[in-house]
Amino acid sequence: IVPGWFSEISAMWPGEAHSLKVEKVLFEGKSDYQDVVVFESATYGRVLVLDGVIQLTQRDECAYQEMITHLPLCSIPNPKKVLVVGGGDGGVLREIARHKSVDQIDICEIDKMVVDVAKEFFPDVAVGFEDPRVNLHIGDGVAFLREVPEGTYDAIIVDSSDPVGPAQALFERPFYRTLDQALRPGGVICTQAESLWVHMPIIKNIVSACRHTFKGSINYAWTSVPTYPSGLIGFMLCSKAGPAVNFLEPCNPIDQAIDPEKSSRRPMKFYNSAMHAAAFSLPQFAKVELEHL
Ligand code: AAT
Repeated sequence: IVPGWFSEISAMWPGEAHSLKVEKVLFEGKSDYQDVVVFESATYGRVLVLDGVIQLTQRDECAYQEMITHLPLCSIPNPKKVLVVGGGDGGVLREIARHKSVDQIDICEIDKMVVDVAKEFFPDVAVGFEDPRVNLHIGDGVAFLREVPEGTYDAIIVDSSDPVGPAQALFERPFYRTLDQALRPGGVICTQAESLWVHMPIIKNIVSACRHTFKGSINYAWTSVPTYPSGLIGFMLCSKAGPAVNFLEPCNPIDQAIDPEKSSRRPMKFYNSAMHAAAFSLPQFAKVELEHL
């Protein structure tokens, strides 16, 4: 509407739109699945947009990628095999790689163009693909999960776009069932679970579907990401029946394990154990709405 500004307009957050000043459009493409845009913004660095929706910016991607990764991985002892669904930019891979116990990192991203664009325009994020433990599969996460042998993964991170277009099925019960089957007993999932301010009906569906599917712990967490709708985003954390998981008290902290001298990657910017515990505190309205589902 205003020349030189990008506004994130969507029926998923009617009546509001966050805007960023555009310095320069760097890439515009159309993949088999979605429109892909990269632009340089005035104040958030480079921005990746899929079908008109902001997926990440250089300035605040740390908050999302660190939280969606370390909330699950710091909640279980010794994670070894980890799967990422979506996340084709590589940021979640970068964060998983901080965990020394992990020996296998599989990723299933539907859109190869996201991977290619991330490697070209977001090297600090796509650096995640350089870890030798990573196996990249290009394909639909739903079909991929159907083929995973039972009990394969310690943790699955669903870094998915919003439930319109290719990601819709990633928010449905049949998909959650395949996630549960793919986990070893006591294994955990963490999924992108939208905003408490604008998506309460979607969140209620996610929570009730997960209560139905996962027989371990089920907790909703959230964090601040200024360029996501309403400035925050939530995560659904669930564990499979088996060894008990207490998401609220991380048993596998990595704060101390990070040695900036030894790592070629930058240190974490957002996550620490106090942020982990705080992420599960819910505002009263959300607590009430999510309690009896
Ligand atoms: N880490 C950046 C944040 C994202 S990226 C979401 C990714 O999920 C995209 O690369 C998209 O191509 C991929 N994706 C969508 N559907 C599927 C599918 N069915 N199988 C595999 N990958 C898929 C999320 C941003 C959240 C935005 C909040 N408004």
